[in-house]
Amino acid sequence: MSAPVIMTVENGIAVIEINNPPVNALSQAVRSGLIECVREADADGAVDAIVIYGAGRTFIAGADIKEFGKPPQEPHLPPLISEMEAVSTPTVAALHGTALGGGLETALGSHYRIALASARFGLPEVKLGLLPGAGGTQRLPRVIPVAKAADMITSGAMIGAKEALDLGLIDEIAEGDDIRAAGIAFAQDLVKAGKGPRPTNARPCNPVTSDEMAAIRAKVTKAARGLMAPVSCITALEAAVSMPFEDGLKRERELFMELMQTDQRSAMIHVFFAERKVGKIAEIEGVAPRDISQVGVIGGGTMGSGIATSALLAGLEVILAERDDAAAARALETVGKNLSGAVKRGKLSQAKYDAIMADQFRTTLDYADFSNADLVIEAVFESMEVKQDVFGKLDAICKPGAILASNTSYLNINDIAAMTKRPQDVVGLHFFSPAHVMKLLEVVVADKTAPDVVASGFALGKRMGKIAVRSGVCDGFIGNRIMNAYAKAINGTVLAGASPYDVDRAMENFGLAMGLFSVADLAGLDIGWANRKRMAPNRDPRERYAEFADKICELGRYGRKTGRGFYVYEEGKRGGTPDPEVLEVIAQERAAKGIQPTEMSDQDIIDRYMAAMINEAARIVGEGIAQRPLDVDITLLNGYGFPRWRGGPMQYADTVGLEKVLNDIKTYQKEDDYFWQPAPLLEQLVAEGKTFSSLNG
Ligand code: 3H9
Repeated sequence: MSAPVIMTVENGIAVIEINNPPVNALSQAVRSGLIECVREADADGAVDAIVIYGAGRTFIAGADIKEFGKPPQEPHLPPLISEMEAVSTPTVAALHGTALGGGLETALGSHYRIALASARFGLPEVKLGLLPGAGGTQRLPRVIPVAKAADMITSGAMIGAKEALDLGLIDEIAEGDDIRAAGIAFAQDLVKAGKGPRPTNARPCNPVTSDEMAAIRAKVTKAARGLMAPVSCITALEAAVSMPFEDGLKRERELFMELMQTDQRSAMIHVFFAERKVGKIAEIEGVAPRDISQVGVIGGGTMGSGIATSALLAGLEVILAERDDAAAARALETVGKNLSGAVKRGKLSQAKYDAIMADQFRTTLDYADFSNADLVIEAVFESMEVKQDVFGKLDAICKPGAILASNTSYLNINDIAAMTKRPQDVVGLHFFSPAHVMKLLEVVVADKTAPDVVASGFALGKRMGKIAVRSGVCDGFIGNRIMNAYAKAINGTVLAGASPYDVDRAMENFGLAMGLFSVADLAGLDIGWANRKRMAPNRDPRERYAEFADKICELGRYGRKTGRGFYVYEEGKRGGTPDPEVLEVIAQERAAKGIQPTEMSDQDIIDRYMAAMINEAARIVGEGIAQRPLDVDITLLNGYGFPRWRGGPMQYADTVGLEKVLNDIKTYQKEDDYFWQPAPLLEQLVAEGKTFSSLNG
């Protein structure tokens, strides 16, 4: 293996190349190679300037995240950057690709910065539950305005080269695309102009008033909702503003080390790697996806229109089938509205919008128009008969090799595939509403689905900017099956004593954007009601079925759309207000069932919610519906609002300990022996002293 850092000296310019694919992360070998080269160059009387750049597609994308959680190895990055900054030879960071985290900090420790026009810059540590720990919080506000530094550090968002130049983060945008040559030319100009080192730490912090700083802290704290890293970022910035550089650096280090020890950091790094692993499944390794350029969508309701929007935004040609002209016109309007939303948010240009509506999208009333489609996704009414009828028709019309997909949320894809003579081409593509916004896509693999159809599902997800997760066939697949389980547990919790409002508060404090009952009101209570009715014939008589949700629907309370659900919604008001009528319905059911309500703390509620989620997830992994615990985590994080900083239910279970979860389940089992049956996999892992993460491979 060649050295990850090499130096050449050309006409008085020492050129240090970082070569640690794929993203030039600052591994121990890179750190030691870098500092050795800088020392050697600085000691060399023939070197007038130093250029640091990255080989391959990017400058340094940050510290090596794989090293986190392991014993730290010297040389550490913060003193390395300080030493670089102190050299007497002017140093130029030549940037391309993404200069992120420790990479941008290395650039800030260099004396000058030049970048390609396509380069992007950011301090994304906050997304890993950390703060920039190699001087980023101290140097950045010395270079760009404090408010902008706060924004970059607490959001982790990247900025482009033009903005970086305007802010003063870089000195020049290089012409062309040869960053090495541009760095050398810039360094030669510096030498010619007699410019020496320009250490960032010698500059004062940019001015900011205490009122401005207080406002920044208040805003960040409010948005953080339990997340520690953004608040610590502000504490570090306050140190930059109020302390001498060296003291600020020390404070930053303390805060960084504190965050390193947190479960939040472990959870967010777990998510980083899980998101990259979720698409790596043996079944599709080396399997080429089928070509998809024309997509048929059946059904132009919220779901179908959302799917069509997503496909259009991904550059695909879309034909959407509806039943009659009026429905087709409505679908056209909905897709148009979705796309204008993208224009308003700056995600799509007006010209592109016009081009999509003119050339890429049309509606039809005739499935015969799908004869040339590479993929058809049906998003019709959730009924097996209706879907089987649709697939029978598609089988007769679509060209050989076309992929036939169902967006069903619950129904058995094997039974749908059986209506065709090409079950190998049939797959579930389960989008989440609104489909052009939500990131999750469950790729539901039926018994006979061909590997290249699975690969195509993943490729489509990527093209649409979604995160695809593989699921086997079962009622509800990974996500909705788990949701049904925890919804039942929550209903049991309400009967046992908590109110829906207690539940929502506990869930929101736990980190969800909305509690279960607020979400149900938003989605429409009639949807869950219809599903419960569908399932009623299969219901085991031993199930302790909570009736209050059905009773509330019977009162015509379907949630927000009817102005009443679990909450009452008033015109012009954003949220809902609790309603005594709902509490009365619940009280009556408790009385009828002879249940004496008990006090429930927020923690009691969350313990039950999580135990149900983890138990069902363990069954799902045990049955092979999800191949790995990480698939469950990614599903719940991207489709069900589970807080990212908790890493997903399986990571959460590992954090609190599987034994505690199992003990909780056994305690609740005394109350309801039917629902609270421990999953065999959970019992097995506890017996073996193992964690879910041990199954992630
Ligand atoms: C930090 O810097 C702390 C300091 O402040 C203080 C220290 C004291 N390390 O995403 P991709 C791998 S914290 C190790 O698919 P893309 C990744 O796992 C760090 N590995 O590509 C994947 O591996 P595999 C702050 C890393 O083109 C492969 O590279 N920096 C790292 O879609 C390709 O990644 C960040 O948080 C890393 N830092 O996106 C930046 N980064 O092929 C994190 C990536 O085995 N990285 N890998 O699956 C990113 O945001 C994206 O990877 C990037 C490229 C935008 C760079």
